[in-house]
Amino acid sequence: MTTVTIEQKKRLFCRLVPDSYAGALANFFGSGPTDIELARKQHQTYQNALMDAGIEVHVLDADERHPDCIFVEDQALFVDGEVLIPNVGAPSREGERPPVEAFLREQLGDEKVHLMDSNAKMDGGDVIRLHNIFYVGKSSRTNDAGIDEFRKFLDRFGYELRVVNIPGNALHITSLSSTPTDDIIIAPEGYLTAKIFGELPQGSKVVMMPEEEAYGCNTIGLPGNKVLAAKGYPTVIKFLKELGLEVVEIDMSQIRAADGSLTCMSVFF
Ligand code: CIR
Repeated sequence: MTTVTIEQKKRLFCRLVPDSYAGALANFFGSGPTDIELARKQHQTYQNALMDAGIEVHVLDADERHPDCIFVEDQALFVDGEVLIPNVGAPSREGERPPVEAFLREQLGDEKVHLMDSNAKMDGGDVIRLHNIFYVGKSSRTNDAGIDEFRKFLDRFGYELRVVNIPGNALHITSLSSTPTDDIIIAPEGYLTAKIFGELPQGSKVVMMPEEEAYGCNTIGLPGNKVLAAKGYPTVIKFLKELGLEVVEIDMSQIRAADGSLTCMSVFF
């Protein structure tokens, strides 16, 4: 979940890996998970790294009927204390929503939880935030009606929405980019260009990474000058270290196998 600033990152929720995880959708980076126990270990390492960074981690139960249920980022768009629950783009994932919605209602109160109209489609993974600009990926999962609903939601905060067309060989905007600090977007050559992000606030920049490190461009910037990064993407990791960040590298092999990245497995709220 990349719709919060680093200072706002205090607590999050994630969801455990079901036995049925081998059946998760895999059409882009991955060809399907093969080792559920390893996926569980990687998920636990992820939770531990977040807790080590002082984040309060809430864990929701797995749902065997929904192999993709660990990818909670897609189910909720949290902005400054309010949440928009989108209609996710993949029909097989619609049933993941009730426990996520119930958890957020319990935590935030009904008045902070908003729903999209039924024809609007959007995955939470199609949003990144740089200061008061929200970049929304127009992708196979997110349609114009979904983007319009999100724009209306952002209007209540006075924030700007910019649309980024996601190439057909990628899932989401978060599959390709992230903000390891509040001032920097990293994104891969070959998929995106710096230009598509438009004019940025003073002091902010887009830094391009090699195309073959596209997966590594999904990172989680954390308080205390820390950042979570996927293991195995040397240019990205070197860049993050040169920024003076403490880089916590996580083996993501079985998560990548289902097209999931670091941000996909949690929602800060
Ligand atoms: C899917 O295709 O929906 C899942 N296998 C992966 C979702 C990854 N979520 C994300 O990028 N936010």
